[in-house]
Amino acid sequence: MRTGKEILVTRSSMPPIEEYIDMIKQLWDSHWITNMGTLHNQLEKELETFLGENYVQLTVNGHMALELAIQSMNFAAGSEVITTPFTFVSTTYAIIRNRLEPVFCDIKEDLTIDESKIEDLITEKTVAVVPVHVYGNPCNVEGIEEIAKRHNLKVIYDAAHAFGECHHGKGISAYGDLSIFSFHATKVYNTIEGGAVCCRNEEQYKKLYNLKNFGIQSEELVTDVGSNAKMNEFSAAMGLCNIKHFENERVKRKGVVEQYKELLCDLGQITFGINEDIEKSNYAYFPVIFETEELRNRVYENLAKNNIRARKYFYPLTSDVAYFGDKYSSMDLKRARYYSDRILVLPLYADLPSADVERIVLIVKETVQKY
Ligand code: T4K
Repeated sequence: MRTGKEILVTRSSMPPIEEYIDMIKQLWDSHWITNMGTLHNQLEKELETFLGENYVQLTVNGHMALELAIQSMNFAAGSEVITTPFTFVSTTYAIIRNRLEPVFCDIKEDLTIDESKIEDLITEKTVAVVPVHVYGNPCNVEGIEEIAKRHNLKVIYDAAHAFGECHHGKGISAYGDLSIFSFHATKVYNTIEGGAVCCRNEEQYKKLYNLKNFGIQSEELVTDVGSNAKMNEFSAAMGLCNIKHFENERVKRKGVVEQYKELLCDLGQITFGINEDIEKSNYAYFPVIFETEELRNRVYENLAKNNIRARKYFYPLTSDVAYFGDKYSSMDLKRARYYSDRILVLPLYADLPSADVERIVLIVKETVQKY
């Protein structure tokens, strides 16, 4: 029997309803509700200011941001892309849906791609690296850049989890040839569904604009096989409201994370999966690594019995999902498999009450101590 009120792994941040209604009222006057409307364009400008980016191309979701970012590079079909399997399936699928071959690289203790293993995976077919700032843990961006330069590879960061973070004196999206964010409802900053590609120059921005709008340049000129990946006005309105509350959300999440850390720090058999050295974190996730897979699963089940929905992000590895069968099973992904078997993401959102954190921690502690 499940007990207690339900606590989900996260809960969308939403602005006061009056703010949203105020923002969308104008849409009833204009009747312009998608296809690069006023709010879409305003949000692009506001995010460029917020992120310190020259060009932000908004998209319908983070997946399409990544898929189109890769497409914009015009890689030949069948080329190889080195990437991490410790991520959401979107990262891997964005590569495959571009008719490219993912080559999986193992990860480090901080759960990001192990840059020291990238060079061994490079072949004459390799064209790019797609690393992920997983849970907002920054990759070794300098190390990756150096390898990419040496081998003439493009770097496209999946920064889906890392909105609003700073690393080594720059915004996280300043790294790589392109970086993408997800603004999904489950993210620290959401536009209901949404995403963005952070571009380095106007040429990239225009190319992505074209790709997200069917490749249409003008009424009679179509120059690319694009997609429909435009952000609509209701999403842009949510984004314009939520950006005003982002710093406050960050502070509240920080409080929750600190409470978890304080209550769990003396418990053996677990470590935290978050990088403690992030210059400016967004406190997107609170992943915990257990000593064994069995213990992780017990904690997951005991929480579920109490109506608390922790999640095994990211199990299985994307290289091991059923669709691939055992295609990648012989790849050397020891560390990625180790962490994927032991990871559990605990509930985290800005308004998670302190009493709920205490209850979650109590169940984790009891399970670990009985093990
Ligand atoms: N790259 C990476 C590394 C990613 O992690 C993701 C997405 C992407 C790319 C692609 O970005 P998007 O195309 O999604 O923008 C969730 C999210 O749907 C997905 O965005 C996210 N990563 C992934 C890690 O998690 P699910 O299937 O686990 O979500 P779901 O529906 O189980 O929701 C989790 C919890 O969130 C719910 O229990 C309650 C809360 N929630 C959910 C929704 C839908 C809300 O509070 N409000 C909501 O509207 O995938």
